[in-house]
Amino acid sequence: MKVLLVHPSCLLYSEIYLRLEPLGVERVAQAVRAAGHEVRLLDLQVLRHTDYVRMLTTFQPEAVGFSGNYLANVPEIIGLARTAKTLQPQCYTFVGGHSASFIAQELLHHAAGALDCVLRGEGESSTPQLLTAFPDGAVGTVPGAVTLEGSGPPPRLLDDLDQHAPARDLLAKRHKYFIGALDPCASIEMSRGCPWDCTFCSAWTFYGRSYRQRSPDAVAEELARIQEPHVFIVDDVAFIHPEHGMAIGQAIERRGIRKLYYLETRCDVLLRNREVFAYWKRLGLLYLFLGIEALDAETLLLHRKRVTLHESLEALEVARQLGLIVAINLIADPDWDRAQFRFVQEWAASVPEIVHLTVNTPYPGTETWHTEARKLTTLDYRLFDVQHAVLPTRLPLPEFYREVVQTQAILNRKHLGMRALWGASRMVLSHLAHGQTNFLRMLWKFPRIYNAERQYADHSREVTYALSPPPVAGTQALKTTDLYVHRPKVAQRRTV
Ligand code: B12
Ligand code: SF4
Repeated sequence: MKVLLVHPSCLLYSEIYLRLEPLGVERVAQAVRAAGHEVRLLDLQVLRHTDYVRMLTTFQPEAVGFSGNYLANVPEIIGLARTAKTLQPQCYTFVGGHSASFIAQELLHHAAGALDCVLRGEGESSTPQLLTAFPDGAVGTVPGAVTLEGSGPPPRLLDDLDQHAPARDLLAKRHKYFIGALDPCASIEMSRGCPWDCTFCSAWTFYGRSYRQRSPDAVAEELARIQEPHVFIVDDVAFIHPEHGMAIGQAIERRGIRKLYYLETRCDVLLRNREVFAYWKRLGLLYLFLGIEALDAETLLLHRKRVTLHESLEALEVARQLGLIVAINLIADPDWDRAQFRFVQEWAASVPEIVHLTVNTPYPGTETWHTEARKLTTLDYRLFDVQHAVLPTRLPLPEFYREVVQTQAILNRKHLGMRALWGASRMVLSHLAHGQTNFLRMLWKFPRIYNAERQYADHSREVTYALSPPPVAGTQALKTTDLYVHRPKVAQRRTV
């Protein structure tokens, strides 16, 4: 069967800092190809909708699948599915991925027939099953399948993460993927899931709070086949188990692989396993992303981060001693007043790290979606990108955005623009010598893309598809396990 898989466009503000290969849909593509289908893969982060239309008419796929990891991409995905049904009326359309899994029925209702199925959970084994089942009208037997008619059995976790190496060869324009100065940059997965349970995050609810690891040799083998000199590690929390991190490192060293790496982890994991990070520094680890999230104990408790501010500051010190470049995330709450913005600006200016602000956003699949007592001020999917305020702001909305943009601009002054160009001049020259311009372009994009008026104006766009509001806070006795997409064999139970 001819199958087209599609990743939607970049979200507006993320393209300033990065554009990364869509690893999840590449793995699904490989599984579909291994099942004997002819597969094409389009990434609209680097291609245009006109390329998609051309592919529909020339390739004439019998099935089109969309990657729905991000809630803000929902309207775009529905539009793409409608186009597929118009140009290829017989084709079967489906969507999978993180966000789609949490809002399956709602998505099908919005699409009103343009989407035939939502495939919840991990897509590697269920997608080939769906492609076999739909021509026989047997979609109801596929784990994770949801249609307007009903649902199949619950989605199942993969037995072996080492199967289905990403189909990197199917992507055009790989030189377009980068993160900061790591240009060009590939991605890799070493483990999947997260054992923590932060209230604002849906990474753990998707995988039922499970955590699985790939074999060190399989990771190193895959890495050896990657052409790019830089690699982004997509794990939610890298090196939770020190022996796993060490074993992967040794497998890399044995093969003589030399690359530069960017990874995300937690401050307590860095403190506990600093020898692993020190070893990886020698192997080429350059950037660490740490979600500190808040600078006060009360908010950290609300986020259930389970790391104190003292530990976070200690972790920053360890990272500095190791010579790692650290990017920190802080969550800006719509309730912040001017004084709170000033406090964050001063703190961020006082540390050498790159500080990044995201706006507190309850998402379907998170605990805060059910417990956040403030009423959402918008149900426009496109604004759920952690850059817009979807909860009531204490400051007038235009002023809130001015504060966010001004804070981010102050924080970026250290890392973007002329000064950054000067600091990174050797790297930039080397990128240019290799024809890589993503990083250089990024240095100048900030004022054009990050703009308070533009963010405010985004709220007045016409809304075609409105998100269903969350249940009224406190009216539902909810178990954490009710939030899970995948239910692990031994579920951990706790009442929200
Ligand atoms: C790596 C990552 C990124 C990369 C994305 C690279 C890319 N182009 O895909 C970067 C750093 C760019 C990124 C950015 C953002 N991210 Co992000 N990201 C992740 C992370 C940590 C891992 C995703 C990943 O690659 N996993 C490994 C691959 C193998 O799995 P996967 O992509 O989930 O794919 C599997 C399934 O989802 C499914 N699947 C996927 N596609 C398809 C398609 C079909 C047809 C089918 C059937 C199945 C299927 O099958 C795949 C294989 O099992 C997740 C958290 C998580 N653990 O999922 C957050 C996560 C997805 N991100 C999140 C957010 C909020 C963002 C940002 C908006 C904000 C931010 N964090 O800065 C931006 C915006 C991105 C954009 N579109 O522009 C949220 C999503 C919230 C939501 N409901 O929308 C998550 C869940 C994190 C969280 N804390 O809750 N992110
Ligand atoms: S924020 Fe990080 S540590 Fe917390 S649950 Fe999500 S992935 Fe895990």
